[in-house]
Amino acid sequence: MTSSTHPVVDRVAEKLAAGKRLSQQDALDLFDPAVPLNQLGQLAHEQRRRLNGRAAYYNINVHLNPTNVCVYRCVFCAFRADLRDPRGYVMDDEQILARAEEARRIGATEMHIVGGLHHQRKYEWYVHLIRMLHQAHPRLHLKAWTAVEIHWFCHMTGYSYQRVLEEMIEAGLGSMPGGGAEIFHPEVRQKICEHKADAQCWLDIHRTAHRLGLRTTCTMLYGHIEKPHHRVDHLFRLRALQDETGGFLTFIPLAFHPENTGLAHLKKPSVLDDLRTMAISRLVLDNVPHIKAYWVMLGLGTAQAALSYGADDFDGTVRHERIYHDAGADTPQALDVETIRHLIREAGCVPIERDTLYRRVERQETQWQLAAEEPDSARVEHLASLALAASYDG
Ligand code: V47
Repeated sequence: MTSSTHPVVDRVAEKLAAGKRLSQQDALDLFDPAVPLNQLGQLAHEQRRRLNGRAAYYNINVHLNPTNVCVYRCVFCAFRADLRDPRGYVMDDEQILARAEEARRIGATEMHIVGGLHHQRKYEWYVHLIRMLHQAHPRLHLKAWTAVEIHWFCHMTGYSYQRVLEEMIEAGLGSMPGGGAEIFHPEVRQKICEHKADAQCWLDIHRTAHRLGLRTTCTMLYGHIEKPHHRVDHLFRLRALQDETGGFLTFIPLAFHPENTGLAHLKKPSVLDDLRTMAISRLVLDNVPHIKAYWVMLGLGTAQAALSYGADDFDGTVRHERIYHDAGADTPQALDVETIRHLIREAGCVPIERDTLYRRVERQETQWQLAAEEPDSARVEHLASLALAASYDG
């Protein structure tokens, strides 16, 4: 850095060069808009290059939200519905298996499953879904249930976190997504999702999952009523747990989308805020291997730029995403692999297909070209055989 850099950037750069970690005060200072974004971005990019080189990871995945009926009324959520709401739905086994069959057809390696907490569905239904999907498609990685859902299952049954997680693992659970973290700080949490699992529960469930050998991701929902110090508090709680367990694979900053929510009067965070938050996350979470630019919520251009502000993961092809699209995300419903690879290359990075656990997926090139198209029956068989042949080098 030259002497024209901002003093906070100089200070943080010196710390990083000396192998020291950022303090909460450093992170808070970096949220000051007076700290030039390009200088902050350069620090984050250096950190990203050190950890992940020029790689930008993506996967072929599908989403499944088995129900949107939910007992909670989180003010930021446009997805949830009441039982008698015409928007409310519950998928049956046939529909769910059809979704998994579609995943197989397109060569997906992951199904990301989250949904509402339906008070008329028993815990056994949630275990059944995992078992049924795993038995039908044992090679499809099931990344399922946020800590908030696990907490609800424990509430319904009286079981411990460990017991529920062990039963889910036995049924076929492969890992857990990082949703439900929102903002940990009680000043904010009580206002945006008063009744659901608090910070301690969320962290304890991930701690238990890590102890049982599950890898998980973690998130932060930003750009609503929280202040920079709440974001900093959130990031440092995640860093502390990661110091303890090392079980988080990826951090995903989630930009708030206000449309159709109880906070519809708010503006969504600016691109500058998105990039600043991404960069600070990369610098603070020095122990989390990957930072995801979730294109669905950031938009394609911002997600591309984020690859130079600390992010090294683009998420996936994503089909059937509802949580963001119900809240007004204007991004496409899905991206084909060729488009993702092009976007990553255009951002100056090297596209690498990964599975959920970041093992590299090697395919014959034609496989993802075919996966981009709506397959006819002959292609379906061809794709299925290629998917079986897909090998991991990790
Ligand atoms: O917990 C809900 C957020 C999360 C809105 O683990 C909203 O790889 C913005 O966690 N505007 C669920 N955000 C999604 C999630 C996720 C997404 C992608 C990848 C991974 C991963 C996890 O979505 C919720 C909440 O924080 N959310 N409503 C909204 N209106």
